[in-house]
Amino acid sequence: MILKPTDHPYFMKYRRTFRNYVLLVGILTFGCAVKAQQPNIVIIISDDHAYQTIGAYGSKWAQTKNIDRLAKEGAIFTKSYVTNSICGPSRAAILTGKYSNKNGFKDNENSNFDFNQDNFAKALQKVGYQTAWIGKMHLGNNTPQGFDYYSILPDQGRYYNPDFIQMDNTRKKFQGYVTDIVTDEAEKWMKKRDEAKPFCLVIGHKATHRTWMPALEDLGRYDSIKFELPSNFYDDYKTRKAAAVQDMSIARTMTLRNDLKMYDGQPLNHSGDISDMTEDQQKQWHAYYDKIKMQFEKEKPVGRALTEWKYQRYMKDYLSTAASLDRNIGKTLDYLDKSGLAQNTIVIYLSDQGFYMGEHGWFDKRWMYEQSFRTPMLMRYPGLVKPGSTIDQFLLNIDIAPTLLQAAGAAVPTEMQGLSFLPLLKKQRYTAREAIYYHYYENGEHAVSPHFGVKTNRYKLIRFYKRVEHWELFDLQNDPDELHNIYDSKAAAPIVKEMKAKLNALIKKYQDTEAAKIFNTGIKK
Ligand code: SGN
Ligand code: CA
Repeated sequence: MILKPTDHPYFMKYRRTFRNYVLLVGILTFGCAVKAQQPNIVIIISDDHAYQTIGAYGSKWAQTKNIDRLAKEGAIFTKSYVTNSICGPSRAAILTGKYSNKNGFKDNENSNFDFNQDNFAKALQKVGYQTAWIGKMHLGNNTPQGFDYYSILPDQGRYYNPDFIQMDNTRKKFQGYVTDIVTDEAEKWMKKRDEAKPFCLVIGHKATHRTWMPALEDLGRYDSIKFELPSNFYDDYKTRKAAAVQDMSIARTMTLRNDLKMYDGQPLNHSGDISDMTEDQQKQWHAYYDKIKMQFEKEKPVGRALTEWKYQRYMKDYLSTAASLDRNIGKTLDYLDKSGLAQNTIVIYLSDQGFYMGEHGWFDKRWMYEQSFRTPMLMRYPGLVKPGSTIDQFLLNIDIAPTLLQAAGAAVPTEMQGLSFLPLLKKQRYTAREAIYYHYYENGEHAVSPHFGVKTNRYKLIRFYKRVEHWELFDLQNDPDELHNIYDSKAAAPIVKEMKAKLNALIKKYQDTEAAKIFNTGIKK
């Protein structure tokens, strides 16, 4: 008999120990590999940032090299939509992965977000993530849950020298411009975080919310440009009852004094108030705007010339405010690069909803019409998303939560209604939506009638209620500007029927009982 060295009694004695040791090393290595696969997550949410004003989305004028960089290094989503186009409700949908009827935060006016329900941050914490939200949150007054750290703007927050609500409920005042401060605070948190754990950080920017106050260094950045009017700028709302009664037009609603900074000593609305600027900031501010006011007084535009003058100023202020947003997104991306985090960090950039840049003669959002329904969204995910990809399937903001949870290896709470698009990114089996559902509830400022509806690639069906009882149908192929409501045309009858069936199915799917009631009641003529 030939004895192998491993048959030596000494080896035999320790064989079990040795085997266990190998097993243990294996488990540890595998465990670490799994951990290493848990990506960090940075979600940058801006406010009211229109896709029409982003280079990667085709803007001729906007300089957004850092957002464009996300498109180059990752993916641009061309059909990303929101479930309810307004600030708080959109953030609530992103957090919970649920429609407003399920997460309870239907409008900005009466809601306090119920943090006792599941949200993606809580689910990430359960699989070892540390989480933070810095900047604008706008979800009411309840204490945030799911975040190990937060420092958030009260309500809308201020552009200059803003207060932040701290975790002990005190307010801390910061000197400077809000977009810079939010970015710096986010970077500080990333630096002091526990490096042994993966992290999820939400960076909530106030920009580009009304009243579009640029950083001092960006004043005048777009002054040499004369912006073209959108093709439906002079919309007459002829076939659209709800659109006819809104209060969000550049011509009538946008004010020279408050929105466009043509100060006349009269009191300003809270969001246009500049009294929280330092004396020096005010000096630089006035040096710029007073010159424009003088020019305005010389020109004295009236009628359409006045509306167009306002449009030009609106575009300039808005894009200049967005300049700081873009620069600060660049700062965050640079930090991820420099710190070596970029390779294992998902970065998502999106706005809480889209915005009107003169389309239909408007500013603001809320409608199921394209510019506010659709929102810009880009994502960098090294190793998974091929640089320069275009994702053109329908996606909703409620899809973000389940997608991130899947990427992190966390359980997706069963009540989440969104559809993870991780398989789509991984080029695995994924059934894209053929139709998307929308429901807007608020019935106050800007006089937009509550409505719900369904959109397919070709058609959009909308039911307005409360303020205006009305149905609308658009053929988006022949009428991309959404000017001609063809709901009552005989030829459209089969399409109305088909779209109503789709709408009804989605109302049922998302269990929107309020919409179901209205859908089934019909309109008295
Ligand atoms: C403010 C603005 C509105 C805006 C809402 C909601 N008015 O009330 O124009 O629609 O916020 O915005 S202002 O005179 O105060 O600027 S949201 O983004 O928070 O939903
Ligand atoms: Ca908003």
